[in-house]
Amino acid sequence: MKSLASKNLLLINGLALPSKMLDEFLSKSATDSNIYLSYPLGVMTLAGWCRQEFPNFNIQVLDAMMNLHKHISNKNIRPIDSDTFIKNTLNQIEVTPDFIGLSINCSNGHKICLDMIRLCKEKWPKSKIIVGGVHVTTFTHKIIIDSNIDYAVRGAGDIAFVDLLQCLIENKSPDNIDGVVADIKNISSIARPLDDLDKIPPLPYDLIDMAYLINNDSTSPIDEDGIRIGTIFMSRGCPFGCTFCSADKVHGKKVLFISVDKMIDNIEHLINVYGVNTICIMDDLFGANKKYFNDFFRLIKERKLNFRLVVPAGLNINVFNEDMIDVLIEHGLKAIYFPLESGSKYVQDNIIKKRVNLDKAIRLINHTKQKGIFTGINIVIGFPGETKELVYETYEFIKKLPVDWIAFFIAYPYPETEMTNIFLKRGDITEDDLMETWECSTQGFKQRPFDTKEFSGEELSDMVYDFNIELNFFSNYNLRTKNYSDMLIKLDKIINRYPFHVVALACRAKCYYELDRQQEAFDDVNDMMNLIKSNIESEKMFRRYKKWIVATVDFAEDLMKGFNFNEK
Ligand code: B12
Ligand code: SF4
Repeated sequence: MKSLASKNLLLINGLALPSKMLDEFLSKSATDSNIYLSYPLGVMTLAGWCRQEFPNFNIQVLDAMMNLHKHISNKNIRPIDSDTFIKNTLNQIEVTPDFIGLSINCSNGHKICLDMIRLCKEKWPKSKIIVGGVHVTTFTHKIIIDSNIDYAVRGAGDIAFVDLLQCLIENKSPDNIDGVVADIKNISSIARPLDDLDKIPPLPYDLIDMAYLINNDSTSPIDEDGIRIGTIFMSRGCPFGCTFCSADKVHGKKVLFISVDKMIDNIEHLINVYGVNTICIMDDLFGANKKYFNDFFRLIKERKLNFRLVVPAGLNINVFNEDMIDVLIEHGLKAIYFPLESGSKYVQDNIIKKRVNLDKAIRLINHTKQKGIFTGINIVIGFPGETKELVYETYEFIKKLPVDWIAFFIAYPYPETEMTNIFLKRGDITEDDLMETWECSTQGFKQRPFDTKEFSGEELSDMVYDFNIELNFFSNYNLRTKNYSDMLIKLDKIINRYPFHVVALACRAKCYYELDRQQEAFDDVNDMMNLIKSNIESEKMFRRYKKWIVATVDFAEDLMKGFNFNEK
């Protein structure tokens, strides 16, 4: 315990999306109906520490992402602007905080989080504002210059945050605390990773709206009925140092674990108190230690704990093997993504340095698919040094794989990664471009707003989008091998999330037709034609992929004949 002082502490999980995207959600003009919602583990961990060290603190946790999720899920709500939304969010807090700790993990939230901080300072001018998280750690020099911020914490916040608060309570200078940055002068100070994860106090689930979170956590890669998610991490750190990733910047390269017993107690608590039936694992490198992995699942069996598993970050091909995958399947894992990133050996070894063994990748993917598990891979394209020829090596490699889905991403410049530093050094981007990129879109396949010597931003996004449409839809492995029911799993999710998606509708109509569900097939074709006439996104998509769409719904030739599509 540090201090018995009575203070009000407000911990905020900052908005993690571009402000443009937030505006689209709030004005109801967004084409994507989904925002990520997951447990705010960073601020919950800090709340746990503060509850332990400052027993008389009044601690409140405000999850701005959850608030946004609630807001846009309410169909009756009127369009509002982002400042009003943030003010409404802050108005939920009735006491004046002495300290505000705001987490900025995702660089896409850079601008909107600074807006949140400005509005916090306006509302509570005397509160000390402290920021932390991955983005703060890797982009400190542009954050600490914001006059509304009192302190930035770089690296793990566990000890540094508590020590900082203690200094502030005692009116002492926090200058000597590793990781605490008060101004541009001591910018390289960083808190070391926490070495004993068993010291982390229990997460204070009572401080967040668990009822909402459990039902709306959106990290499951496929829709499953009755899913109630409890999210955990059992280790921190990753030794791989892939050139595009910043996961090791806060918790380091050494993987450290919470003891198996403690983990199992945590899971039991989530099941018994909150009725969780699915455990979502958020480790940087799940499966890093085989002994830990086996002990963990053996103990789960011994304690007769029943739950399904979700691993959104996927299974690292270098660390997993068939036996480990079988253990996960036995424990209810229904979907597996492999973060393959590239199908080119050259890119693996020399550009991204992830060094995935491609033969092993083929083996594991075949293994999972044969077990009837939804099997996906992540692919990233557009690294500096990755030429068109190298991209096509990946294309040739992945098009043969027996996968249900390929999640495509454009190489995205997050701060302080080796890849971003190459973009900056080559002059492809400036630091200002970086901030513009984060404002433009999250990592995905929207246009990258800068050109490189390999590709223009537009060329890259067109190419990746075409790969996506070809390999995930028209020549999807399940469609090619007549696994229509398997294909429906992902199509339903896509249509739900992107209602304008006429390519998905055409493919779903085809699946229904082949499965002898004629009425649903023709309903989808009708919906598709109506959308093409009434929705600009649908019309654009139809123009671009018309030949493929028409060929896919050839069973509805008569219906389509009467379709009066306005060729401009
Ligand atoms: C879990 C996770 C997710 C989850 C949940 C996100 C969430 N709601 O928090 C999901 C799956 C939804 C997700 C999605 C995405 N994620 Co993510 N995610 C992670 C992951 C693996 C772990 C984060 C975590 O919870 N760790 C456990 C907690 C306890 O640790 P922590 O958050 O680091 O908190 C500690 C410190 O940072 C610090 N701290 C944190 N907040 C604060 C606040 C204060 C005041 C202080 C003092 C200290 C402090 O103290 C804490 C205790 O030590 C990280 C990798 C990583 N190692 O950080 C990537 C990471 C944060 N994600 C990343 C990215 C890119 C994304 C996506 C954009 C991916 C995509 N293509 O869509 C989306 C964005 C979604 C969104 N809008 O938030 C990047 C961010 C890079 C960047 N600079 O922006 C990371 C770093 C991974 C990477 N590849 O580099 N993600
Ligand atoms: S991409 Fe995965 S394996 Fe590579 S450094 Fe990041 S967390 Fe580790």
